[in-house]
Amino acid sequence: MNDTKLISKDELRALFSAELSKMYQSEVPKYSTLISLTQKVNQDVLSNHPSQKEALIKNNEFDRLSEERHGAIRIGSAKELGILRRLFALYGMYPVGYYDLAPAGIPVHSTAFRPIEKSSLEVSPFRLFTSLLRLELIDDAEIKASAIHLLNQREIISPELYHLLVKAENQGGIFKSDQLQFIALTVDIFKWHQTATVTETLYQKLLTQHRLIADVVGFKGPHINHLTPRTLDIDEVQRLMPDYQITPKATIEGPPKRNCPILLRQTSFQALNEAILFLDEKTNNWVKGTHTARFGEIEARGVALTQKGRAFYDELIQKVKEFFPGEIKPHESHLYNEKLASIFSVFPDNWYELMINKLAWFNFYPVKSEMHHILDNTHSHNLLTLIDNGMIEFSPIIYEDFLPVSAAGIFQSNLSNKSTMPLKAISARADFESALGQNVLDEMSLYEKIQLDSISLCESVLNIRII
Ligand code: OOG
Ligand code: NI
Repeated sequence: MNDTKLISKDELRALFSAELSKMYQSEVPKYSTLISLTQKVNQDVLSNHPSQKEALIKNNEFDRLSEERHGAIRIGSAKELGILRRLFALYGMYPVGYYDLAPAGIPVHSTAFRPIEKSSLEVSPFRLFTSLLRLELIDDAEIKASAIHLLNQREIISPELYHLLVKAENQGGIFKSDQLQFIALTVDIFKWHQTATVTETLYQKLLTQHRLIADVVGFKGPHINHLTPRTLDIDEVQRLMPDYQITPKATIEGPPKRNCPILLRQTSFQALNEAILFLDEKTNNWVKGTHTARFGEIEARGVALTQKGRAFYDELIQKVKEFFPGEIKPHESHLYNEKLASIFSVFPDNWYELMINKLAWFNFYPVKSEMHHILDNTHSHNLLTLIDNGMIEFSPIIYEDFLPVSAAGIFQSNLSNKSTMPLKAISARADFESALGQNVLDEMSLYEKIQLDSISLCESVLNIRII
């Protein structure tokens, strides 16, 4: 085939996400089980709650739901981050947000590569949480030098893929004739390597610095460490996990269960202990070892909060952490959930209140009605009055990003107890952005734009000015 038509980035991303999921299902069968469980629970919710199904359809979320997932990778150098940024741009995935994990004792900083347009999110909202190791935080000079040396030598992108990438950048996208090879080569970057690139001795040294350092530096490439399907009832999936021989972490990260879900709730199962091989430096033979990095996670997404809503959320979650500063044990989960619910009871839990208090972002749309002609277009109309008069309806804009406190909880639950190192780190956003080759996008501006665009659409359909 020599098809020189360009494939749309949205279509390409949907295919990439599906192929990655296929690969991870074959690599980690428990992820497959988690998908089946999530689909079963989602089906039950949809058939038992027809109104929820209607709301999803109305909000253009229904079609994307079964294909919705995020993944996470960890990389080792500025060079790797820069090249992945160029690659993901071809999939319509752009870096949104800066997440500093150092305050939680984890030596990485991160961004999320994701689509940003409303229409693209509706096709495939696939996101990759991408963490860059902060080697400057390793204090052992010898280990730091070995890690830098190994990472400098590593090429995570094959020459074939690099060739396609440059070609695509020059021609403004991927030709249909190149799409399968392009996706296959991209998926290849994130596959699991059973053989470590370091000796067991060095692996152990890296491990003593921090588990994540061994996970990034010890292998040929940035294996995907989890993929996360979206569920409509995370409490139910959490409850059913043991029936499927999956042990979940003790608590669900994020806000409590609510009538009007906000932001993001996540839970995961513990990373697997997997067999790997090290090269023995003396005998030059392969020796058996194990590595713990890959896990499973599920999530439930709710409305995106405004700066004001988010500040309120952060204040409340901080209060919860003051009561439960450390890791929560399974027998404490009940107490934790009660405390979480009671602390969050002050956060309004109906859409109208969230909207009028400007705590969350919404899509506004005109109600189909013969009454439109009664609207006088010689003066501006107040949005709330139009809503109260039934001319305009609204629905939540879904949160597409991540939460640093939750991410830290997910990292830690998968890294054993010795998973934090006291970091005197100052936030290094400028370093991150210089490695990335651009500034990260501000998620609040993206949500605000979606909301404002929806109001503009109301104005043109109703032929009025709205203030
Ligand atoms: C990333 C952990 C964070 C999330 O969903 O918050 C994350 C990692 O373990 O590399 O994926
Ligand atoms: Ni995740």
